[in-house]
Amino acid sequence: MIDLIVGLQWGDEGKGKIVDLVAKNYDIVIRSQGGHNAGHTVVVDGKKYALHLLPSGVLNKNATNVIANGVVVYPPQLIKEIKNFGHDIKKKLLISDKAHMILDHHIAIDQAREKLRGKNAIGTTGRGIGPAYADKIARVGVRMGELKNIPKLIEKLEHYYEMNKGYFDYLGIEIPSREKLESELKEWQEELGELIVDTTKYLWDNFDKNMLLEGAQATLLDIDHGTYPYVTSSNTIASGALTGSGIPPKRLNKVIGIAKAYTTRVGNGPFPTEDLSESGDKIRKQGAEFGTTTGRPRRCGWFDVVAARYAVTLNGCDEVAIMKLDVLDGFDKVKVCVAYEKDGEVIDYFPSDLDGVKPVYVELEGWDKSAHVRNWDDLPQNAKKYIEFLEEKIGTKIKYVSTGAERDATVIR
Ligand code: 2SA
Ligand code: MG
Repeated sequence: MIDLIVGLQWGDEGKGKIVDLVAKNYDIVIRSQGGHNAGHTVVVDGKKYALHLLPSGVLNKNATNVIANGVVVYPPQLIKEIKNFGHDIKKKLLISDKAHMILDHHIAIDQAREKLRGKNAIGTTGRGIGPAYADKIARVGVRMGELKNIPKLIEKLEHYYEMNKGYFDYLGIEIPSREKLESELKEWQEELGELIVDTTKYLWDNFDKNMLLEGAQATLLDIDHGTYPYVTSSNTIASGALTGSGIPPKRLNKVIGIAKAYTTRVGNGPFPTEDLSESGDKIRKQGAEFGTTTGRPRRCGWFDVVAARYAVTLNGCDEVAIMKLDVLDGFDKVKVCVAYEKDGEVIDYFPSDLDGVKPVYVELEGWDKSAHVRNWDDLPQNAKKYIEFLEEKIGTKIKYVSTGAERDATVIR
């Protein structure tokens, strides 16, 4: 049985908490796209860890963690996370030989290009994600499996640096010396070499086990279906998890979509329900909305039914989890965007270009306190009405409602 967890908004929906809640049900947890631009904090045995590249299966001592072919791996980051977590985690970790590597120059290019874009910057995490995926698609990338033959890899990279010399000079990026390259690659092979395998085959050989595909970033950041160019450089939706792991579509059992009870976004780009008034500030404060990877304050606003319906359809969600309902505690009224106004017309679908889109809101009655509630019947009447309203509008069962950070602050319906 293979299930998938995917973010329905612009990221940071709280996928980590749901993964933590269900991780014990799975033997294998798989990351299939993105890189160390992802991030969530988890608590294991009372100790806090920030995970960026390691799959959340590390929370479950019995689960095997797979970094599959669709991920872009920055080896120093992975080595650091393994060290933080303890070397034992290596016994339960596999890395695809087909996963592409992020090298230092990808990070330098990402940051230099963002600077050059000035006010049109995408607001990337500066982790080299875009340039690494660009090289993969241009067929000039390097894969984890290539660490097995370092002399050949160095030759390839030197050719790459030669070809890109003009571009590197323009961006003010230094080409690493052969010595530096060699010592780095050797270290990576020493630390990670034994973990690098054909994970596609491993997954196929284990189809009798329970697997969880863990999405990173989220639907509206998808390179094809998101708010391009203000997106990440991978396919973040359910179908991307399949190409990113080699799992055939018909093997997928259940797709669980995760959304916050409101909306946030880090980085630039359109955000129809962004609230720049005190209400937005209140959501940011009550929800502690700051990025795990970069610490950036997140932009905050109201739940967007149009975007959520688009997302559940793209992903084929079977069920949805609504996170952080308690953050809306204490508002007199809560707003929900039920349609958009674009070029003088009211539309009920998510258009390819959000330019000039304005939200059409309905206001629902607020509630005092949903924090830490565990049973549906114990939720305030208006909070129940809010969830039922969202459920009807997005047309998908809301199975989980989260009312706090703790594992048991969750209503399961
Ligand atoms: P990139 O670095 O090329 O992937 O950035 C492109 C856009 O994708 C957004 N993006 C994210 N948005 C939310 N959360 C992300 N991960 C971290 C987290 C973010 C953080 O989980 O907290 O800590 O700042 C993530 N990763 C990429 C990014 O903001 C750009 O809009
Ligand atoms: Mg996050």
